[in-house]
Amino acid sequence: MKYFGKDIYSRNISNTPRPFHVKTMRALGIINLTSCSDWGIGLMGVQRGDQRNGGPAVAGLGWPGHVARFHEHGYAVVRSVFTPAEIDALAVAFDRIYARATRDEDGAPAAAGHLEVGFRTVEDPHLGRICRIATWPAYLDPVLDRVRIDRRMLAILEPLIGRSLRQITSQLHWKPAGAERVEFGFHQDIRFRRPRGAYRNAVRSFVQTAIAVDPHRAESGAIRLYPGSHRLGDLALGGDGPVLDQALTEDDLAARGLDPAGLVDVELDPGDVALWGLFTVHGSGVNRADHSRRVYINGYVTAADCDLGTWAFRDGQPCPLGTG
Ligand SMILES: O=C(O)CCC(=O)C(=O)O
Repeated sequence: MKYFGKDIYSRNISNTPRPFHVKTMRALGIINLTSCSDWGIGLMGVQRGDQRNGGPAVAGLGWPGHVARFHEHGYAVVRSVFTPAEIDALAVAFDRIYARATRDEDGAPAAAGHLEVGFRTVEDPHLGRICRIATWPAYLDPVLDRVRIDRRMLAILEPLIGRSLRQITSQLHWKPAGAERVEFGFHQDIRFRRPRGAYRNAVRSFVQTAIAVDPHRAESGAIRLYPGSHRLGDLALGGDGPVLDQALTEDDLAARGLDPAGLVDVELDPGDVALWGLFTVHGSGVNRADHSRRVYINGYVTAADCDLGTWAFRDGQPCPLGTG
């Protein structure tokens, strides 16, 4: 295992943003500005009608269906936020980062912490070296940077946590087909928010988002989530160890008095966005599908409720990385 000695998400210590240098990204050989052409800034409609979990598709972003679902269930899904062409570009960006993270003897970052680029690679018994997580990849790739401050993300977030938002997490997650070690034990994301006191309104001010790049199904290791658990407070699931080294075990829920029958698989198509709160119980299992399962995770907090992270949107305006 490389780079993340501890539970990676608990390394929320330093609040020093790194400068965002396009020149540096070019020098690293992982910038491809042509692939930005699929990214337009601006609101786009949502096309599909869909009754899968998370509720029906919204008729246009900003329509508040996801808000009611988020408050009631502790999570929601907004369908078809990103177009197929945009997801294709995102997938290529994932591939660029993956190649860098798994390259032999490459100068991958030797440490990763809050607001730092880092790669979590592991030796998989079937596939050899795989990368499970890359943190803050937006520093390395303009496509990924554009997505985290896309105005459609703001349209989803604003009715929940406002239009002045700081970003606390940013990660690519991979579950390559055939990999054995890709589970996340059940947990609540509040465990990663340190120091706890820095989150002044943890229940209502934070939204974690996941953009699906591949079909995200129970078979491919979808996020499994416990609706309603956002009202239960801190259940201390997962103990002290890293949750990404833990198996997804329903016994963990039963031990906290939660009936595993209440679990849902958050099934997503590429371009859908799932969101959940800091206390919503979730995890995910192995990928049994014949394709990779990738998600782009970004977590945002109301700026008035937390001074950590980096600006994402200031009074509704997207902020480049490194603006404090
Ligand atoms: O990628 C996954 O399935 C795990 C996501 C998750 O549990 C998290 O980001 O907290």
